[in-house]
Amino acid sequence: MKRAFTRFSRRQFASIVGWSALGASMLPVGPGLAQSGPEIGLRDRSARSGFPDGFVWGTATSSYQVEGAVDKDGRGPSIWDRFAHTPGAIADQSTADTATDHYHLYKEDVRLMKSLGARAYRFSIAWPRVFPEGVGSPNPKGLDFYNRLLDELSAHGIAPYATLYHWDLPQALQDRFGGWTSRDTAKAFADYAAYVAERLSDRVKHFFTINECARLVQLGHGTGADAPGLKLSQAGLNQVRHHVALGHGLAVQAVRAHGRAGTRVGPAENAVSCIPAIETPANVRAAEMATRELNAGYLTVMMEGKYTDAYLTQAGRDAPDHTAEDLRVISSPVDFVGLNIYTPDHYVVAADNERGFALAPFPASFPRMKATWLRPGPETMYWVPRHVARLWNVKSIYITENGTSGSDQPAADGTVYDVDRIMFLRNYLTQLQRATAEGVPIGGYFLWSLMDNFEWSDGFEQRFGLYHVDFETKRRTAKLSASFYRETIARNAVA
Ligand code: PNW
Repeated sequence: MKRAFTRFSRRQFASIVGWSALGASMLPVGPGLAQSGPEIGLRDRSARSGFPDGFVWGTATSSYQVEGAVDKDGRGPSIWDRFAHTPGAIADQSTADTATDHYHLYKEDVRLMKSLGARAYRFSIAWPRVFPEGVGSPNPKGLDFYNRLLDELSAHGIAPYATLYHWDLPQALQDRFGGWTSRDTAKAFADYAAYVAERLSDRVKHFFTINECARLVQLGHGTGADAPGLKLSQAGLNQVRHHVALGHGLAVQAVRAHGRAGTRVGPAENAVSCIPAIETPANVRAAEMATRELNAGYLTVMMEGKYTDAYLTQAGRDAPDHTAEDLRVISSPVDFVGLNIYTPDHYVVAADNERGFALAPFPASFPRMKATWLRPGPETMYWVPRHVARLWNVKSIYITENGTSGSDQPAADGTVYDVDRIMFLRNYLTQLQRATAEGVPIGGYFLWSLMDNFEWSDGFEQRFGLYHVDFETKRRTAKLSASFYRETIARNAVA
């Protein structure tokens, strides 16, 4: 064990706690502050805060949020290009036409990853680069960008983890089939997944199917806050949810059929997170039941191959049309479950009702990060993977996203002292460490995000990066949190 014990002299200790001006005689010397110095602090910290050997540390981005170059080398338009160019859709009227220009600056970005000591990178492939029309003729120049990126990652010893769909649907499929309102889109997704797996699985060993089904369903087709900006009826929304789940299952099968032996595939879900309000066995059980019910149209159907009774009863006549074969496809066995973990959605208590649980309302005083939806709840990082592992006997989990936005203003010396992000990460990683120490099978963690990027309908107003991006010049500058993450990776322990 690395011995990181630091013994403070009395004067150092006094100056650290701000007492030096009081004079030594006024120091409250008691049993805890013996002359020899208390053995507090760092001695056993690495033992308590360490992660398993081989734990995968990485960062994450997605294609539309970073690439830019939306009309380069034959890329077709996506529903997000159309949406971002719709007046009023994006908070700051921005688009991701150039974003961070990662398409051209990817070599620099791989160097940034390398400088963190990260050994993995989660990125997404833009479907409309590969198939500009969604189906039909592939565009080899589009795929070539990912070939260049993969070669650069490989040259720097960084393992690629590729997401097949992070919301940038080819606009042609929206126009032709109505996008995810049609099962034809799920089938087109499988064909695209097969094509990519065939060509990239020599280097990509881990594929994620769809990023956060819930957000693309609810915000894209329910509230209309995300592309394609639809506001469907409950029945329509339930049908979209079914098609998205079907697309996931078909893509799992396509990657299996067309990837090299050993290619691994699974979802990247932002599960509705259910936290026991107080850690008692009854509340823990209630939080597990809530996790299963509140993710019925997503992880639960993927893992169990059926919609729960409560889901179908609640949907009533609005339940999605589906076949037994659909359910079999949706629940095709996966190799791992990816989890994007941000915020506690519900604090749960056991209840003597039909469901067996009750959801506590959030008090107005609950804290929030800069993004108002992001209530900090570090224990989410412990409970969600634990629930998923226990409910469905999942043997391999990746944390596919975690992070926060911040105001991130450079100080007079030019440094972004994002101590709010560091506070957030330290607390979440401490809970992640608890999970791994207790045997929850988590193999890696991808911090969202490598760099500031286009935050969907919030435009460039929410910065999630470890690297600050000047969106005018595209210049990247490390924030203080980049040093925190580098230190954590180097120690394989929470810094
Ligand atoms: C994720 N919530 O979105 C997405 O996968 C990323 O593309 C995005 O940039 C990142 O998280 C930060 O927002 C989420 O309301 C959006 O709980 C909203 C929620 C969670 C994730």
